[in-house]
Amino acid sequence: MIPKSHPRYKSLKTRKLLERGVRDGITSLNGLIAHGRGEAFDYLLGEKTHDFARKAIKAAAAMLLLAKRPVISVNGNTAMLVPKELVLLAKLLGAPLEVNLFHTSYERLQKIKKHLEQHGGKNILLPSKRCRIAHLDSPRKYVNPDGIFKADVVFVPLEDGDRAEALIKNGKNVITVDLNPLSRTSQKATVTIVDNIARVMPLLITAVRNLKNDDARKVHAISKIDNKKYLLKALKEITLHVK
Ligand code: PTJ
Repeated sequence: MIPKSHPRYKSLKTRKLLERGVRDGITSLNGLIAHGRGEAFDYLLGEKTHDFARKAIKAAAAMLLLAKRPVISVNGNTAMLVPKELVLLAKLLGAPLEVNLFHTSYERLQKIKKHLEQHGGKNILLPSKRCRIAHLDSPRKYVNPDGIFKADVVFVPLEDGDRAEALIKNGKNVITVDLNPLSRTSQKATVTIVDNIARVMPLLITAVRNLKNDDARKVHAISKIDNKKYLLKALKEITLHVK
């Protein structure tokens, strides 16, 4: 039991959540390593949402709303960290949730699907061995024919670089959430939100709600997308913490 007075209460609770994810067969062991890397960057960013992330969130909301076939990709970390929020975002956008794993297995795919359903998710898509995207050799090349395969915009938080690049080469716009502004995913994505997924999801949901019925603001937000600028600002923020 972690005492609420502990200065790192939130962070320790999150670690416990992912520990449970591993025990329940949802998060991969590699997911813990990925989380540790994320935590280090979050620490350097002062564990708060910066202006560059808010701008990227607005752009991401507009892009998802203007997409013809948006899809939300879920892995073993995001399934544990933000299941309710992913389900709500999917509902607001009328977009499917598709489980797509790096360290994949039939059991993990099924467990994550069930976990999302327990949080209200409906018609969760899984990859099919008969459908693949080009330019990728890892198991993540397998996708659902009615989901990522046909998508024009894919939301892929906490992604590995290879797939982000492959999705772009397959003609899709890619929105990611990654605390590391130097990761290949961050560099390759169309829009990178450099912030913690736990802070991003509620803000993204609010942005989608705010922009939903305002076409002019959606188009304006898209016209302002400058991913390189978001990343440079994030890097600058990190170096500001070095005294
Ligand atoms: O469940 P699977 O098998 O699909 O595997 C998922 C992971 C995340 C393990 C897999 O995609 C992977 O290995 O990813 P990477 O290449 O380690 O990249 C994950 C990125 O997410 C890193 O750049 C981390 O800094 C970042 N990250 C980790 N935790 C968070 C985060 N970004 C935002 N919020 C976080 N909480």
